[in-house]
Amino acid sequence: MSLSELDPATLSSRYQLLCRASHPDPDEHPLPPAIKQALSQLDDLIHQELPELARQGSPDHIADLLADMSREYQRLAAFCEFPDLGSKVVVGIGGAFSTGKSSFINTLLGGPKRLATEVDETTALPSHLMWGEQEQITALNLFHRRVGLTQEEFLSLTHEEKVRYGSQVSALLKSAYLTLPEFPWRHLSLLDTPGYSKPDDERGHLSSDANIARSQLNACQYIVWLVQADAGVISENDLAFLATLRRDIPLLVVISRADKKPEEDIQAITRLVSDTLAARGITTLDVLPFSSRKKRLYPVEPIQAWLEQWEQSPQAPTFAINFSKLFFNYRLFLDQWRRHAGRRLHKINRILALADNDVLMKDAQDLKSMAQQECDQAEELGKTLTDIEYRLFQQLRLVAGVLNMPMPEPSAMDLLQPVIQDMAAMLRELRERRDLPELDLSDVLHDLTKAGTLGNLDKLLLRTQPHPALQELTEPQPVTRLAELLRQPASPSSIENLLP
Ligand SMILES: Nc1nc2c(ncn2[C@@H]2O[C@H](COP(=O)(O)OP(=O)(O)O)[C@@H](O)[C@H]2O)c(=O)[nH]1
Ligand SMILES: [Mg+2]
Repeated sequence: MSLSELDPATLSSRYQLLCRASHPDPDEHPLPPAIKQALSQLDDLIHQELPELARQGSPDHIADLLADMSREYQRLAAFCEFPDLGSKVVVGIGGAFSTGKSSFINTLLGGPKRLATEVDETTALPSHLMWGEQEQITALNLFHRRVGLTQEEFLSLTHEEKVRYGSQVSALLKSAYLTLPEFPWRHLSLLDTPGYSKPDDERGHLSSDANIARSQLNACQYIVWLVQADAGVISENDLAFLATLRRDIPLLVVISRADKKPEEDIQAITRLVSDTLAARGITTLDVLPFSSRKKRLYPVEPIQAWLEQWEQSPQAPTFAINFSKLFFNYRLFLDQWRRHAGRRLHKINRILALADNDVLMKDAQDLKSMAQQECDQAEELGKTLTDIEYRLFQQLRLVAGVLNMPMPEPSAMDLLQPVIQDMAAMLRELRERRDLPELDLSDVLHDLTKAGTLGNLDKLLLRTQPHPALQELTEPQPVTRLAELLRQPASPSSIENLLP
């Protein structure tokens, strides 16, 4: 259909929607000044001060770290716009494109169709659905302005919008919030996420959609992951993606579009998916078949029962925990750097003590001052990081206070998780200290746990093909124990147990 074929009323209403959606001015419902100020300070800390610190010394995955910080900030900013969300348990619905996520939510809610479902994959809007006295749909545009939408307008924001109206309003919007009087759970909010990749994409890498989906799902308190029954298996992409999600978020897996396969196959598929996930070290609450077409054969009730259970266990938002983890990750690098320089200094001092001629002394002195400089720099950066973290948490607590939302800060146990990545270094250090040259797993470990390459850690955790070096080892005992340990938060003492 061309634009000239649209009747004037349709054309006019679409044009008006486009005008509303592209409005760049600040919202007419401004945030409380205290929140605005706190957000602006957080913005400065995350987008100015941290990158400035990173320029002086940073781990090699700093780009990811800063991007995660920024996403967490964006999430908090969106949260402040809809503080209702602060007290909800957010259940993220994830899965590849067209696995039936939106259809699944429509079925869960019963009643009229709330979310658009499509044959073609679409760059859908992340949409939060929750209970509210009034039926209301609000989207946030790229300029943080609220845009009210009618149900009809919201449902029109699909792949087909461009064909039908020539417009792409959804490209101007960041997220949508639906409040519904008939929403069955007062304490829950469902988040319909855009797919992270095509189910049959075998290129083996995850797109930028994957990063968006990951940060959205990692911010949820529960995850329902849809695997479409069509292929009969769970894809490598799904497994790789699931392995990068936070492991402390309970995960329920749904075999969707179950009507696409004969009934007798579904049982086998469910079992196979369940076994595959277990073999890759991904823990699930359950794996349940579902179809939005054959509801009697694959009822939604067992899934609803889980939601009922989650409804009873309200949880607090995770901003403080997530920020803490990111800071901890950075600090780990600085500590490692300082320790490394410190060890070098120690060795140089030993050389200096034994040096018996001036030339050697001079060289060693030069090396010593370089190592000392590095030590000082790492220490200085550590202090700046602590200061930034302190000020960031001040603002976070302020926001939590104004919005009256709980924001628990993480326990030491939560924070120990990233230590896993540091295992090779810890093992080597322990071995050096104990003078144990014979246990030489550390090179394998180093290879497997190189900073930033989480994929290797997944190999170690047996989520993907095992590392060849691990297969070649004649003595599998330490490796098995190591893998076991890695499933739990590692600590220096638990790693010490590995040594003979
Ligand atoms: N046969 C069958 N098709 C389904 C089912 N659920 C969704 N679909 C279809 O799968 C396509 C994608 O569904 P949608 O809910 O938009 O998936 P999403 O991209 O994951 O949100 C649409 O064509 C739906 O009609 C189901 O249970 N059975
Ligand atoms: Mg969808």
